[in-house]
Amino acid sequence: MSENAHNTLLILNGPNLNLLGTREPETYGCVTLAEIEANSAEKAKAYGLTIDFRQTNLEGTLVDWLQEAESSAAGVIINAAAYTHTSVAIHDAIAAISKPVIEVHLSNIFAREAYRHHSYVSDVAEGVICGFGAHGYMLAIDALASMLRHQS
Ligand code: CA2
Repeated sequence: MSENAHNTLLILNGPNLNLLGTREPETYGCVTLAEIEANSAEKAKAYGLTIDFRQTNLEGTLVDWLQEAESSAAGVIINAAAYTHTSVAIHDAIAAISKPVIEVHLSNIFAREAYRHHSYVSDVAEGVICGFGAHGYMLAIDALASMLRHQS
């Protein structure tokens, strides 16, 4: 495990989340991903944690990053975006790591189209937070920080 892994939270964001704050504000709010990153860093700092915040449009890159978490992070927060509803590869990557993973969605996926009601992430995550907009990332950091505190 790398030197700072014990206090690093890996925060992963999937396809199109780089567009946050520029389109579809009625569904995803006005906050940009850069603002979520800044707020996450501040929140984590209050717990003595640092964040490694990333976004990709590629499924395989999310799989690579999840595998990396085993040696580089204490826990993972993931908004896999549309891959949530399609990706067995992301499901398997989460199942293969020993670090706690929290699933986050900005929108309430259960109040939306039926094809968003199933998640390949949920059954391998420690918990799921959805429907609270960007604040969901803060709630996930609270939850992970609490889990890590009780773990040590
Ligand atoms: O609510 C969430 O966080 C989602 O993970 C967002 C995904 C969607 O496919 C999931 O069902 C729920 C979509 C992310 C796309 O983000 C955009 C942001 C602004 C404009 C267009 C897309």
